Amino acid sequence: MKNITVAIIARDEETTIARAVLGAKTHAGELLVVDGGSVDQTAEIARKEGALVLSDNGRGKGAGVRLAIQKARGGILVLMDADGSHHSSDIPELVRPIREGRADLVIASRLRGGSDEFHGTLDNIIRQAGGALISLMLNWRWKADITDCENGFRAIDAQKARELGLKADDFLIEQEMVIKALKRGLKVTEIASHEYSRQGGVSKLKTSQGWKFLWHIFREMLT
Ligand SMILES: Nc1nc2c(ncn2[C@@H]2O[C@H](COP(=O)(O)OP(=O)(O)OP(=O)(O)O)[C@@H](O)[C@H]2O)c(=O)[nH]1
Ligand SMILES: [Mg+2]
Repeated sequence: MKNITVAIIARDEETTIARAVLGAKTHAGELLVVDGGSVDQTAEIARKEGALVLSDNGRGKGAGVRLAIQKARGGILVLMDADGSHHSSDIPELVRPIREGRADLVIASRLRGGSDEFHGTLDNIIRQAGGALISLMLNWRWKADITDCENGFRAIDAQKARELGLKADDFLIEQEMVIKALKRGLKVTEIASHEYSRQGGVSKLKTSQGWKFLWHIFREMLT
């Protein structure tokens, strides 16, 4: 546990941040909340609950993840969302493959563990179809066995994460991390993890931006 930094990436999540921090606390030697310029009480609440709050440059989720990678002092970095979608009780399973030397990056897969958000609305169906296509391209091009490239809930060897030289400021960060890890020959694996629906606040990801993810992987496949 001492060697684990948990970083919760948050922008305007005042209704859920306290629970996220409290849940993560028992699993973390170091607990960071990376705040993306929240205009609500997210940062204050996180501080009150005992997290070390860092402010990113406000350019997006990717900027927050990159700051967490840069600042983490633990050998293993766990990244998770603040909206109640991810359950901290999965953290021990998530870090186990890295601890045992079987993986460098472990993704919490909603395809293996189920999701409360993968159905019911056009947005969800488009996201699921896009994710399936991206998995297909990824596994074909890099001979991997990945089902959920986009999930923000993941654990990574912190030093190896720093060596990836990630650049994305936005939601492309998760995909960029997986592709760069595969290109470098890092061991990428998954565990089953259930995604709960957002417990408050509003989504920051617009499904209309989905083409960016396909365009990014298409370009990466060629290089
Ligand atoms: N630091 C920082 N965090 C962000 C930013 N944008 C989103 N986040 C956080 O990143 C996490 C994922 O964003 P969400 O809006 O939940 O995206 P999503 O999970 O695809 O969308 P939903 O399924 O609707 O929840 C949440 O904890 C957000 O608060 C940002 O610009 N900066
Ligand atoms: Mg969410």
